[in-house]
Amino acid sequence: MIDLNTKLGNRLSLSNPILTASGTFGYGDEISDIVDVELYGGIVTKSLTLKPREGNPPPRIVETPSGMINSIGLANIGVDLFLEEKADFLKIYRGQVIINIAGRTDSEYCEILKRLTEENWIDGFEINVSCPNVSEGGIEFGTDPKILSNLARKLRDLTDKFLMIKLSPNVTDIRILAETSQKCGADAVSMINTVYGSAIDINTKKPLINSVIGGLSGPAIKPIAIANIIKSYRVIDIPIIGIGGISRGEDVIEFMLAGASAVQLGTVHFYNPLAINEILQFLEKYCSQNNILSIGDIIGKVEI
Ligand code: RRO
Repeated sequence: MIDLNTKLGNRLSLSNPILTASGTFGYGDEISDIVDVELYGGIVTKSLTLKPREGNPPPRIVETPSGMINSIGLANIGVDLFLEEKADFLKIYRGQVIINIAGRTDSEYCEILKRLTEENWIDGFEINVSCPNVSEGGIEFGTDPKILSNLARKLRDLTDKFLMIKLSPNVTDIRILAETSQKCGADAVSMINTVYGSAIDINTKKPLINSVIGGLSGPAIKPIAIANIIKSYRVIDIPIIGIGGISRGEDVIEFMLAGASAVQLGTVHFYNPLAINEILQFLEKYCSQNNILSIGDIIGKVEI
């Protein structure tokens, strides 16, 4: 038997290193007829804001070569409805429950965290400071180290639960934001959120996405994620959770060699929702063929 257990610092342990990526798995309940949600080490929910949000007008998703562009605009049910409608499902879920949080101001992020940290079935938080698609409460929290550290310190003071900061690749040097997250007491960073992207219909001459520019995800961005993880792994000691176009078991190994302690599956859910089954089988096979007893042994082992 291969040991797939994964410790993310002192506050969170996973039965395996595969999580869902925020925004691609709802709150876990709706997809549970199709996918065995218990196969994941944990669920990361769609970003929650204080109040419900309709999101951006359509079209807000378009397929592109080896990927897709989204401009959902933080559509979500808000904290109250989340607690009313989704808690029952998540309370009996056996994996870890990580709530992704977004806000327009520091106090909005804090208010959401304060309310949710009381709930004993919630295991941790992913702080979204990297949404590319909203005018307020998106990426501005994740591009300026001062703004990020103000927010991260306040959040750290409010919870003893696992706290991870989700970083954007749309910055000059992601390492500075990763180091800032560590200094402010984050337990982990996750990277990367989507990469700015756009696409145009050559017949209508119109952008294929209403907001013109959105966030590119899927295998197209995998090399960008790997590069950001390799760079960040060298400068921080807290775990990195890798995100960006993972669709196969081979990708998980590649992310872990680069320095990821765990990964999140995102865009693959839209075209192969059963990928988790194949990925777990591959990890077992790869580890036994390579005499790896514990999957954690390969973290950061890229030979440079
Ligand atoms: O909702 C979105 O448009 C969105 C978010 Br919150 C995010 O973090 N990343 C993304 O690509 N889209």
